Amino acid sequence: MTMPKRAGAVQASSLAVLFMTWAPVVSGMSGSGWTWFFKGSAPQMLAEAEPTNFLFVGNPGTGKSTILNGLIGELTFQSGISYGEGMTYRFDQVKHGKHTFMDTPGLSDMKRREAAAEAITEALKQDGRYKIFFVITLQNGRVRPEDVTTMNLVLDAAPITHYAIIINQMPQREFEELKSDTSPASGHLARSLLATLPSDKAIPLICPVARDSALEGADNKVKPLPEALVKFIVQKTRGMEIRSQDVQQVRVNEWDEKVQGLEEQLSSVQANNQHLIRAQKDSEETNKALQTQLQRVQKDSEETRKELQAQVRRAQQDQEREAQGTRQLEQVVSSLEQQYRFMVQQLRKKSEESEKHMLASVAIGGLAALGFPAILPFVR
Ligand SMILES: Nc1nc2c(ncn2[C@@H]2O[C@H](COP(=O)(O)OP(=O)(O)OP(=O)(O)O)[C@@H](O)[C@H]2O)c(=O)[nH]1
Ligand SMILES: [Mg+2]
Repeated sequence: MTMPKRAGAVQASSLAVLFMTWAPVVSGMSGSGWTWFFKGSAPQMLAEAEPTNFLFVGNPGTGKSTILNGLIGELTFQSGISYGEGMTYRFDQVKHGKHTFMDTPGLSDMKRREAAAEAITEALKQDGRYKIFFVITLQNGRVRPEDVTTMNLVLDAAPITHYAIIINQMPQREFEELKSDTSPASGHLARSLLATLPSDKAIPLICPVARDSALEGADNKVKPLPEALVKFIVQKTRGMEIRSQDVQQVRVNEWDEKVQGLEEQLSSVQANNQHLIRAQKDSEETNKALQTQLQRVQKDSEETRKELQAQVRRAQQDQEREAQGTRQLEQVVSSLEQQYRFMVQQLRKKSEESEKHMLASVAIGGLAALGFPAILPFVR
């Protein structure tokens, strides 16, 4: 298998030239002059990053070489299907501009395990600033014991404080579920990884990547990476210095036992997860029932409140009507009183007048009796 360009050979093609084969041509004026990169492209992000050793580790077929080729933008590492053993079988590094890109073979390849361990050890001993990526794939949504075994063995061999995990080639449905931080799938995955990875390192950043049908079964296919993956690799993942004298041999002599131990751990996490999922479901159902009850109580109390308000309104209206009745009654009484007073006055007047008449008649009668008929015409 011949590799096109190897370690130390600075490529004649600069990142600017790479860009031309790699992405739609967009050039423009920047502060410093014409630029070949467009914002968000891999070459532009790489150009802005500190010199770094980008080291990719993972089991055969997970897609390490394909990711590296996509990041660099040209066929640099052999990739493809290789039956029974890994396609990449030795430590492979290529210097591009200021960065070094490192490809390694997977430890789960039984025939070449010792050689693969040597290759990864050698990759870790290159000195300098590293960003370390473990590329894994899931099996029916679950972490594979071989993948966590590889991660544990490599993390044990060097003072790696920060690292990242790329979950590659995910079926679309699993990918969609994993994108949400709150989905049961992402919770389950995080618990599986946290339970089986060393606890003395920084919690790794994880990037799920969807399966790409254009890469299915392809050999040496170069395809630009999704922008989110480039950002994850170049910008988001933290780098760290590793000195060769601090690196120990990656130990694979107890591979099978380690895989078995981690498989058991993963199974127990899986069982706990199922309990958790059931408990979560139960509590969701209880919550829902409580919510329904609460809604019913709220509805009932709302109806009672409305009924009470209607009663108060009715009582107020009755009171109002009563008050109006009283006012009308008072008016009637007062007008009757006026009439009564008027009638009394009239009667009094009349009785006074009739009294006067009577007195006059009596007087006239008297006078007449006394023989004064002459004045009669005047008093009548
Ligand atoms: N469908 C699909 N296939 C992929 C994807 N990534 C890689 N492949 C295919 O998987 C096969 C293996 O990819 P490689 O990049 O060679 O994997 P590797 O991790 O370098 O494997 P080794 O070198 O054997 O350790 C190739 O045929 C790729 O085309 C992906 O996202 N989707
Ligand atoms: Mg490879």
